[in-house]
Amino acid sequence: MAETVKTFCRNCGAQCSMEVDVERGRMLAARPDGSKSPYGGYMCPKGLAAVELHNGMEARLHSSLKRGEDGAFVSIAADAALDEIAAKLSALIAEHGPRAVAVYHGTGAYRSVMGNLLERAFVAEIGTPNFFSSMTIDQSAKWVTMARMGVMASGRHAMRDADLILLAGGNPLVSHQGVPFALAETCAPARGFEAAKARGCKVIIVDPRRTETARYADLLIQPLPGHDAEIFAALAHVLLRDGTYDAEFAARWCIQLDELRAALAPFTPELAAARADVPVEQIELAARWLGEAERPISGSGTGPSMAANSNLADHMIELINALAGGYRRAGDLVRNPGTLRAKDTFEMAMSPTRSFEAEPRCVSEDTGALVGEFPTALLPGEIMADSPDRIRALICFGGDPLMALGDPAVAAKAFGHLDLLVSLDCRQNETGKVAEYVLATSQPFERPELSVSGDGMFPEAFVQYTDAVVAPAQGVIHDWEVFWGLAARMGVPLTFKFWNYGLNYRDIPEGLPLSLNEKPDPEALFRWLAKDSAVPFDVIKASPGGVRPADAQRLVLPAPSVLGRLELCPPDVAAELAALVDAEPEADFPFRLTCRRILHAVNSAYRESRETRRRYPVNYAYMNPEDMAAAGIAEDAQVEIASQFGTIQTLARAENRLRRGVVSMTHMFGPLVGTGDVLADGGANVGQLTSLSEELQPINFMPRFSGVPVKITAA
Ligand SMILES: Nc1nc2c(c(=O)[nH]1)N[C@H]1C(S)=C(S)[C@@H](COP(=O)(O)OP(=O)(O)OC[C@H]3O[C@@H](n4cnc5c(=O)[nH]c(N)nc54)[C@H](O)[C@@H]3O)O[C@H]1N2
Ligand SMILES: Nc1nc2c(c(=O)[nH]1)N[C@H]1C(S)=C(S)[C@@H](COP(=O)(O)OP(=O)(O)OC[C@H]3O[C@@H](n4cnc5c(=O)[nH]c(N)nc54)[C@H](O)[C@@H]3O)O[C@H]1N2
Ligand code: SF4
Ligand SMILES: [Mo]
Repeated sequence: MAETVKTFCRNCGAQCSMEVDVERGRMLAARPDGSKSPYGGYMCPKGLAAVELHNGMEARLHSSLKRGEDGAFVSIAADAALDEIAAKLSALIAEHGPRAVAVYHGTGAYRSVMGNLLERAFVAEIGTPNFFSSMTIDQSAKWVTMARMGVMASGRHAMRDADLILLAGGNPLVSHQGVPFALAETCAPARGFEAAKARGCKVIIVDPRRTETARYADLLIQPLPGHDAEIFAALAHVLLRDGTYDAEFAARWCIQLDELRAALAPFTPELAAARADVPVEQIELAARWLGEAERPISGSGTGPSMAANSNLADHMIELINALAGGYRRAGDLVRNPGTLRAKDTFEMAMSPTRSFEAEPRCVSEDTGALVGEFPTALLPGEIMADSPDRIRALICFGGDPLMALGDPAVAAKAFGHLDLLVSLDCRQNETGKVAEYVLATSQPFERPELSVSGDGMFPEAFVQYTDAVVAPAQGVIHDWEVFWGLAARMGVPLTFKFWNYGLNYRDIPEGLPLSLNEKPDPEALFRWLAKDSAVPFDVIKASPGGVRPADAQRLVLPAPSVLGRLELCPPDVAAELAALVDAEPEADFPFRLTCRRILHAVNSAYRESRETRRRYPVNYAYMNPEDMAAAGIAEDAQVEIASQFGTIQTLARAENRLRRGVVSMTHMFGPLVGTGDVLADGGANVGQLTSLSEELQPINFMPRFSGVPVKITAA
């Protein structure tokens, strides 16, 4: 007899509540569960395929692997692998100090709260500053803005309260990426936009592609990629020119308005329109709507954060919130103050930290940390550096950094230079293929979980706990057991803490010291995380569909005293604006390659599922049909795409959603370096077109992953 259990999906950040039918330890079917979720019942195709994915559609690893003398992998028991890895780490630390060890935290690492927290505890206790993640080769422009502009602690208006949404380069209908950076509800995103439109909220989308999300746009601006800095600078220019900005907010919470006015003077709508190749009227109209709106919000997805001038673009996008009234003020509603850790929200600015100017510093470049992490694009340099503090051992937790970094020649050479490379993953990916050890991990439905990561991000207060739906497959280890197991063997005492972004793990005063002899009981740790919860753990546990606490809403409180200020135009931002005025067009390459995501995979994960393979035998190069005709490229024809840095081959597809001059491709397809046989390769790694040494951003060293200048020819 099949039994039905409630749980939530962990295939992406949306954490959709679901029901799963289970029979004799095997998952049979999954359905959305809207009984308590603040989004209602919802699942995307990856949720619907959760059963197929879990049951091995994707060649999951059933045993940990060790590279033998001859270079081939042999099976090894996880405990034996941990013994060897711990001994090597201890020896490296004894000889070279803790900086010899680095951790890379990939997208798969976000699937487990305990894995996350024990990883953070492990890194903090061994005392290495070498923490890297996919975030710094993704949207760390947002972290740069926080470090240079500061942060409005009250946060942006919630989507449920906004009357104007201005979203650049994000496609939440596909990516389910919403708060805190992009503007959407992560789960059931279409429903969120429909409700907003029904309330009369206007939507402006800035994207070279008429995205699925653009269905809701009242105004769609389709620029050439890489010109968001000019577009958003021009929007700010008009707000200042017409006096339609929120002068009262600026006077109370911002400084450098005069510097900003001077720096933005050249950024007329005409300049932005010419650079981005859009009608000037669209910029004037968007600026007028911003000036008229009561509660507008401005934000972006990966597009502007991966293209040229990404840090400046992001500063301009956030600037719109400061000028146009994008932040909550005292008395505004806080729909979700958090449940596990409910907190008050204040109308208060926090001054910029400029953390990248402080210790600790990288050894390969003169830069420091952002939100406690070093720039991932510097990982190869930190490994190759001629320094006693260079990285010698790298643990990759739920990620495929070789693919994610791009520039495989540089990245692969550096990874080959490591004394120890460990991959912690439920699959064998490109990084795993060159690792010394691959630890085969459990998958989400094999673990209990608590909705810690959604806690303050759900649109209304909500909390959900799930037991493991099925027992872990034979031969796998939980992510958290790896970090605990290494610490136990290395004699590193771990303290379990309620860590969150922005906190320094070591500085969190309160924690639960863990025994190094007795493996922690997951439920006890979840119980500890929920000890200050508005809903007691026992109640959460007894409510498998989740709990919506009553009367959770609060109001934004006035500042305890007037504290920090937002710096609208610090000298480095002013200098970047000045340099942009004089920038020369990049004429040699007729096309710009942009980033995009597909609904059926999350980066490399779920790429091998039946549905993904059927729809995407390769990652197509999508092009405007007129561009294809002009270049003599037929549908499904093989094309060669060449940048300044490399060449790939794939198949072309017409997509009339794209403006001319743009070719759009998904990353994380194909092998690290293509063989030339596109179909056998299953696509091409667009990272071959990017560089880890040229055109990097200052501060976060973000490579250019979107708006990459390319030539396209029929192969
Ligand atoms: N050219 C180019 N490069 C890019 C991008 C781009 O658009 N263009 N995008 C960038 C972005 S936004 C990102 S986030 C990075 C992605 O970079 P990564 O995060 O490094 O890559 P993923 O493919 O997401 O790797 C996730 C891994 O986690 C594993 N996994 C899934 N579940 C679990 C689990 O429960 N436990 C463990 N241990 N592992 C698990 C999966 O099998 C997979 O191997 O790439 C970046 N690189
Ligand atoms: N289904 C699915 N969900 C995912 C992922 C996935 O791979 N699949 N990946 C996850 C990850 S790691 C991330 S980081 C998020 C990303 O979430 P999103 O940022 O929403 O992802 P994309 O769909 O790539 O949207 C990027 C958009 O930017 C546009 N764009 C490209 N260049 C520019 C530019 O220069 N300017 C402007 N204005 N727009 C530009 C592209 O056309 C595209 O529509 O999604 C997450 N969720
Ligand atoms: S959006 Fe899809 S993949 Fe993400 S949590 Fe929901 S069902 Fe799972
Ligand atoms: Mo990402």
